Amino acid sequence: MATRKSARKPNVSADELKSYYRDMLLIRRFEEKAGQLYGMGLIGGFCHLYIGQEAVVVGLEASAEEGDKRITTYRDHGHMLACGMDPKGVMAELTGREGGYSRGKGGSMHMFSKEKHFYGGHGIVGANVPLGAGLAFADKYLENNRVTYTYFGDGAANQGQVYETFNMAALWDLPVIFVIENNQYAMGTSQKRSTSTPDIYTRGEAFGIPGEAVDGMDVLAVKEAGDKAVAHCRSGKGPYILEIKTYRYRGHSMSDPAKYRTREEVQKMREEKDAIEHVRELLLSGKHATEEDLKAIDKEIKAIVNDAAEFSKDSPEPDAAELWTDIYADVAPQNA
Ligand SMILES: Cc1ncc(C[n+]2csc(CCOP(=O)(O)OP(=O)(O)O)c2C)c(N)n1
Ligand SMILES: [Mg+2]
Repeated sequence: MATRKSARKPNVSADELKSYYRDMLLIRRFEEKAGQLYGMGLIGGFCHLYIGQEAVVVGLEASAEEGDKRITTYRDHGHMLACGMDPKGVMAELTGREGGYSRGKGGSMHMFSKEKHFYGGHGIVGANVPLGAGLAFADKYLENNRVTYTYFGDGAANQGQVYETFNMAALWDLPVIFVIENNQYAMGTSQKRSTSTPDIYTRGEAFGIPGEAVDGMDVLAVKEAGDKAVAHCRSGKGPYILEIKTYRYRGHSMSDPAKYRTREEVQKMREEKDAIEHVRELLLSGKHATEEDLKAIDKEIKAIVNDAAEFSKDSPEPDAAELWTDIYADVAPQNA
């Protein structure tokens, strides 16, 4: 592993740094396990892994307060784990079991937690952006001083509804952070081929929304930017845009021909920019942790992920009667 010299000194405590390491590692190992279960046929349908992007959500969650909300796209497992949802419930939803967050009926892209203020999990590109502004509208109306983190991708950023949302969010000074996770690709289309202006964060200018670009492979930079954005929103100044430059190591979803980028490109990012390795180096070089401390964290994470995988296999499939719950229509089951 090539060493990366951090441009910044950690401005957080050793315990915080360790918790970022732990939380990013949990996401990475969870996603690796999900990939394995998919390969074994235990997970079906769509499944989009977050490997490589861990620092984005962990850095931003570190800037959130109890009661703040989050809403994201289909690449959502990391967001759920980072806001404290139970890995067992997430994994069991992936395997379509009763113990899953949507009782096995939602799968990878459709999970929610009222308790953790996690509003999904959305499969339609761009569609969660107006919903995020809606959540922020409710908070503003209720005057509860909460902020909503609305995550979407570089591809989604080219959708018309994003700009309708920017307009209204700015007009009404809504407390929403628009988080653009720019991983440089929208399925197999690179940003260079799809996007007229590469600095997406500047697109708020037309609406009077401030924004900035952030190194998404540096969890400390993300946390710092998150703190600034949250302070802006909480003080009543309206929305803020964070364009977080990141990279996904795996394919778009579990089926991806991977012809749109070279192996060398992916390898280079992994070797030179990996966010988990970065924090590992900071912990060791700053003598905030020993190799043994980190091994103990690795072991703890491995056990959590293995337990989640076991639970996701042992939990029963939902009863057929579940088909008639959580639906809008009030109809009785039909006898065949
Ligand atoms: C409205 C709509 N159009 C197309 C799709 C198919 N689709 C799914 S993901 C995706 C790419 C989105 O890329 P990006 O916003 O960069 O997010 P990323 O997958 O990189 O996280 C597309 C086109 C969709 N789900 N919804
Ligand atoms: Mg993308």
